[in-house]
Amino acid sequence: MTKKWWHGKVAYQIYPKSFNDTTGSGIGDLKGITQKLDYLKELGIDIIWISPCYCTPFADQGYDISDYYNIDPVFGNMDDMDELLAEAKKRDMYILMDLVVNHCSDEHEWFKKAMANPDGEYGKYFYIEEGKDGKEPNNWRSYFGGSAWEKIPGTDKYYLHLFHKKQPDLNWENEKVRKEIYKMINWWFDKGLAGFRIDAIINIKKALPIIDYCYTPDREDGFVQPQKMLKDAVGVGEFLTELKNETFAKHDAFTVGEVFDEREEDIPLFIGENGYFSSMFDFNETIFGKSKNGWYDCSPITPDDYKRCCFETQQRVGDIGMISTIIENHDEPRGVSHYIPSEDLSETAKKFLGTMQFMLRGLPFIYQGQEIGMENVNFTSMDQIDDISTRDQYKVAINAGLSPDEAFAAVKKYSRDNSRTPFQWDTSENAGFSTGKPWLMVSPDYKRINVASQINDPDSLLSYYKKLTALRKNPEYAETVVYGKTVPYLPEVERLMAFKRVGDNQTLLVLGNFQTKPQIVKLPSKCKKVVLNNVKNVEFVSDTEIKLEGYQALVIEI
Ligand code: TEU
Repeated sequence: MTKKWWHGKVAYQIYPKSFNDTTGSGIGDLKGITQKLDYLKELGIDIIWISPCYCTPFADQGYDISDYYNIDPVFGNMDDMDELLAEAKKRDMYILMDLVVNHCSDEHEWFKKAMANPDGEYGKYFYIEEGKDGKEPNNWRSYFGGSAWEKIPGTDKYYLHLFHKKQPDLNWENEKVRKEIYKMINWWFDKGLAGFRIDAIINIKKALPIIDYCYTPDREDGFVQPQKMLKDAVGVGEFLTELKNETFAKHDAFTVGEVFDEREEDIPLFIGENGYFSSMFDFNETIFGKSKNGWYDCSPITPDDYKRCCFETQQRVGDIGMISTIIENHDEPRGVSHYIPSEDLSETAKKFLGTMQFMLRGLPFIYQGQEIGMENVNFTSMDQIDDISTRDQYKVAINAGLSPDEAFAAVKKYSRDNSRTPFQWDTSENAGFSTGKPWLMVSPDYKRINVASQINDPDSLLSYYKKLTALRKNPEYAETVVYGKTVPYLPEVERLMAFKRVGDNQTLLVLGNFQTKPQIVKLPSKCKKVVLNNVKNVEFVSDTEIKLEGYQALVIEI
């Protein structure tokens, strides 16, 4: 693998609305991020991805952009952004913005002009089609429920929105649209951005011409989920190659794609030596057990499933490129609640999960709050939920025959709001996030889980995450931790997650006991040195046998 500037870095995702509010508005802001740069630097963060902070009516929390060239006033202004970029630079930190270009907001001027004259120039910026027999042009469903088509008032035409109706899809087939997007991206690079996280990018290529979908409808609404359509859309690679050549490649940028359902043979196209992106997220674990019917029908991921999913990705990606690892993000429940059985959840188990993520090959992304072990939220009613996707899933569950209580219990577990509640800084009111009324409830467990109570405690999860980031930068081990091959060790042993990282002149063995019961593990050879341990002791049974405590995670040199 050719070495790249970002390979050995650690990244952090900020959901700006919920990170740190300096104005008392109840919504986090850019100044709030700048204020916490030292905290992030201390944690060992190099790259910061900020979820969208452009102008937006917030139909989908900023993933609906009405002006790509400005900061939404709730987050501050462009001076705040420039200040953040400058302050990050001073600390050798890199800023990524979120690139949301499959769609824009229906309040973007392009769309307003398109609605004023659907047959005019701006109509061609979107997908606008005649209705069929007084109905939608075809049977595609939107990701957030209902038809993917919305009628344009006063006409028999419809526009396409694969996500919310306030997120009309941009027509990438139109060269003018593509040129506008590239211009905007380069404008941001000139401001000093290091790169982008690229939203929902696979959706930019539609299966054309737009015809009814031959698959059998998968819900009673008679529609077909958009993922099916995407499988038949050929040619996304041409758009992505052009996108890269016109923008990212000119700036030696770091880009990480939100890519779902890629075929194994396409991995080199995405993240190989000349891939469309620098990296892409490993979603293999996050999508495991998720039913196509809806969240009410998901099956929990067991420790052995988790291990298998991680190893599958490591194997599939191999030396092709560098994947990005996550345990959670703003669309997912909290990793510790998702992957650790609830009865086992402890500080040690949380450290265990962090160790696995950080020791697998890949660029680790910490999602805000992961480093202090924020858990899923004990929501008590649908009124506490803001997210549109959760609201849709609630309806789906009710339509499937669940009682309101059952439906709520089901969506509560997977709700995107689990990870979107305000960051827990301390034990003061609103967890120190804001002096005003937070836009989304603060999790009631903030007195137990917060930065202030962990920052000076050498045994805290936060301090442990500092060790994890430091290990990647420790000259003695960095080469192996970043580039070493991943070789599963005793993969058939249940509740043991173990693998080797094999470097040129060094082998590290990662051992994790994925249960509360102790377990004795045979080593392939003698332990030379204990590099990392999430509990106090290491109990050697013999020269080549270790007794692991419940959820003990060890990195040893062999
Ligand atoms: O997500 C794309 C995507 O596929 C998700 O909608 C996913 O299917 C869903 O969150 C599962 O609940 C991106 C963003 O990460 C997400 O926050 C946005 O809502 C979406 O794009 C639209 O921009």
